[in-house]
Amino acid sequence: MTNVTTDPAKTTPATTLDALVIGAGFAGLYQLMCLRDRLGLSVKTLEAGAGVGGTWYWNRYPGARCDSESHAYWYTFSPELMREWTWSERYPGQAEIMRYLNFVADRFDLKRDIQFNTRVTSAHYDAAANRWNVRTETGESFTAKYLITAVGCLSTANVPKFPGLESFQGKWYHTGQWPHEGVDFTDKRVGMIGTGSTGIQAAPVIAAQAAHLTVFQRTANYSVPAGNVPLAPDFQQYVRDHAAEIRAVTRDTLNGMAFRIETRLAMETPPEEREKIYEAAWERGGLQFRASFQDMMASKEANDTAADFIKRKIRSIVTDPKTAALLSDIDHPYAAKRPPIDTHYFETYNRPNVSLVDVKSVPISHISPNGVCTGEAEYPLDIIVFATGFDAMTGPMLRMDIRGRDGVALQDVWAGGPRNYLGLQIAGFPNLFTITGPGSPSVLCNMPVAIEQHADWISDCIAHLRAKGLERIEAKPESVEKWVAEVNDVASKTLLPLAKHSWYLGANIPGKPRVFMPYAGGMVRYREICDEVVAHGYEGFILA
Ligand code: N01
Repeated sequence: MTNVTTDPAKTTPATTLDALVIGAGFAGLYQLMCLRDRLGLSVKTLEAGAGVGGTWYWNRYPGARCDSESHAYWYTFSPELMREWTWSERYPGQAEIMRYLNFVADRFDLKRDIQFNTRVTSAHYDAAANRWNVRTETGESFTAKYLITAVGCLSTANVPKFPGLESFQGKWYHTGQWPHEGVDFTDKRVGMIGTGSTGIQAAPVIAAQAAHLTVFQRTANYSVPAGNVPLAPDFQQYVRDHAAEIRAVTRDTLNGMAFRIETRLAMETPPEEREKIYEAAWERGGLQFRASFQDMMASKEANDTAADFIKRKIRSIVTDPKTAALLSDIDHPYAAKRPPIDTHYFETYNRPNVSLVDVKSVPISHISPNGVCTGEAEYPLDIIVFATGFDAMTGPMLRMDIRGRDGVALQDVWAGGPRNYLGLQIAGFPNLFTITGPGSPSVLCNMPVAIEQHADWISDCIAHLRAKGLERIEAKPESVEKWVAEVNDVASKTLLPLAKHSWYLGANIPGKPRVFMPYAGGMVRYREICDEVVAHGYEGFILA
């Protein structure tokens, strides 16, 4: 159906919808299904990529693999769907996740309502019509009563503005915008900047192919072996048989994972026993390492015992003492930055074709036509890989021109950091919902668990509005004030803000406000709060 948008500045006929979803990753797919198939709304999803997948569509770098175990990294809204899909490895790789998301999209016939290759550039709220007018890069217009951003938290690539990059004679790539045809590293001198979760996954795979890999490390990082393995048929059968129980656990744990945090305390465990516990956790592998003790993320002293264990492991693996010292010279508590897990990352530095350059003491000054330059040396390269992360959480929202009531720009409202209520709604932006944005557990939670909760909450909210004949929902300014204070308060009770250079704080982007962005109170508490808000008649929102 088309009619003319009510914004006089725009003359193109706009597609009129009940709801518009931006993004076709895990979040957008499920939100589309909820609104279209459960509520019967007219819905369209706009997606910048040429296919579904979101973060998995873009992040095709070597070694890209999910850090959540596969039996917890999927949709759980449909028992049938859980029976129909079988993961092949302990951690699903990028290609397998893409197969899964395509399977889901086809299974629920979602693609017919997704418009691919369509990047949203602006979304303006028209108060008189109570509609969101949305424009795309190609000049198309859409108008919808409800707008849901499912744009992900880590989808705005950060390529540091090194002088001279444009003069580089070789090729360069950001891991979050990886070419679909792949990159051939054979016989190439490769430089990789960045040692976050991505760089730690990519380095061993690149090193196995390249003539030489030079890793440029600014901040040394912890990592624990992932312990990835192909899944045995009996485990696959176990997952099918126990899918409902696994789902229940993921909904009952702090981080939405399928494992529970131990109740024992590191500081009350004798050192020899503690060592054995860490050793067993290291052998088992994965993010579960941080579940070894209850106090690991609350007490610096307790955290130090884990940090010390991992640093000793690094020094025992890496044979060159200078490299080992650089890799283990870590300046933040364990897991205060998102903890990576790896497949032979530290072992990679024992290869003769791998070297580590410390760009903390001597930073990268520029890129020359030949390669990467620090104040001390030029490193000649054929390929530069930027594993330099993202303008996280707020970046994907702020790169669109989003304007609420009276033309107020989100860029202005969030100039000092993200401000919203429950991570779901922004005061002055009626009927705009954000999935897993700042102010929600999002990146501190196993993503599908956080996504299903948000999309369900949003769908129930819209159903409620329709049932009551209401037109609008909007966060009250005072609820936003309180929620921002709550997000800060719960973060300050953990060790998370002690990592001063973390993207959780926006510290990786020059000039970005330093605000702890995700809600650190845990998914269980967050779900309770959202449910209580509903039980009290959408307390903190204005319904009109
Ligand atoms: O990005 P990051 P990432 N000069 O920001 C360095 C998720 N993820 O893509 O720490 C030199 O963590 C920067 O150094 P520093 C996961 O949530 C999930 O690795 O800022 N170096 C750092 O070493 C993760 O946390 C999975 O000092 C510069 C690196 O680049 C998030 O994505 C897999 C620099 C960036 O690390 C982001 O991870 C992978 C500069 N100017 C990622 N600028 C799975 O679960 C930046 N760096 C699958």
